[in-house]
Amino acid sequence: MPEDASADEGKELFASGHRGCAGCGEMNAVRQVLAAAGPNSIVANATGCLEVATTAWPETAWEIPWIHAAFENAAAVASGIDAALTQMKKRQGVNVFAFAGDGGTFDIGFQAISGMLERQQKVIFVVYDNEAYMNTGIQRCSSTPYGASTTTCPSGTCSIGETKAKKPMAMIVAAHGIKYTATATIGYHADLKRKVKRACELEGPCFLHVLAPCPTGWRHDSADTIELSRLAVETGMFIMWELEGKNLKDIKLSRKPKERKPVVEYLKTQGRFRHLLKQPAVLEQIQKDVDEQCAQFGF
Ligand SMILES: Cc1ncc(C[n+]2csc(CCOP(=O)(O)OP(=O)(O)O)c2C)c(N)n1
Ligand SMILES: [Mg+2]
Repeated sequence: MPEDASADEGKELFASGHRGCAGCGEMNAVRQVLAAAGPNSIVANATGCLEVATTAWPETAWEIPWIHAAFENAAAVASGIDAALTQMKKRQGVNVFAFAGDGGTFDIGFQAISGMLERQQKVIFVVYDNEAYMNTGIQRCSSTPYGASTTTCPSGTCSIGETKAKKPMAMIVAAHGIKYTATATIGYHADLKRKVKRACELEGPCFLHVLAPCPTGWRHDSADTIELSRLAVETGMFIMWELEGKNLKDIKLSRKPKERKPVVEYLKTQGRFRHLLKQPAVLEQIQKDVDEQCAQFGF
């Protein structure tokens, strides 16, 4: 790593030519996060699409130190890096990241994350959330939203698709009383980058939840990835907020839509929700749930 990070300012840290799908939201998320964090960064990456698409031997898209982690333990590997650098007195000025998909965060990585947060380690955990296990074939997980069709909860005559609500992961993380918790989407670049920079400044665990649409799993046009991540916010399906410290009363809304659009505007753009357009009662339920969620944030 360079001694003087400013010498590398503006350098692309996530190379093109990787094998991400056209319009992949998580590739975009990673590029933005690294651009904001700069070259003095180390990434421990849980397996998933990101790893598979960026590290096919003998090539790599990573222009910074990067290490493979198993599906469940990105937070534990990053914890080890934090401890080792501290022990070697080389911790100063280095951003230690754990990157994982929603499966590697909300589900199987949950225990390792909770331990890392509880130990108050100086790790920035970034989850790029595409709302299913995409790498292994679009299986549902606990971040899959109500009503979405996946290969393990397909919609059909007897099923509306996913029947459970999305796990409130960022809220659960915030309840650990860590330095910084924030939610963001790739559609609002400046907001995401500001949040990454804030996390890099703080001395302690930070968590960034980044919504990252997946054209393959969500079945939307690959040109619409950015637009969709904004529509998620404009409809209230995804709320952008941040919290410094442990008092939930200090949560700040990052973006309040001027006029909230109906959720159907968002749902109708994606094949995974299209079956719902013929099910007004389910649409009504989703709108009601979103209204309640937004009311908690005062809009
Ligand atoms: C213990 C274990 N179980 C299952 C797998 C298979 N596996 C690899 S990646 C993956 C899904 C990843 O989903 P997510 O974390 O959401 O990342 P995405 O691919 O969607 O970016 C699964 C099930 C594994 N590698 N290890
Ligand atoms: Mg995923």
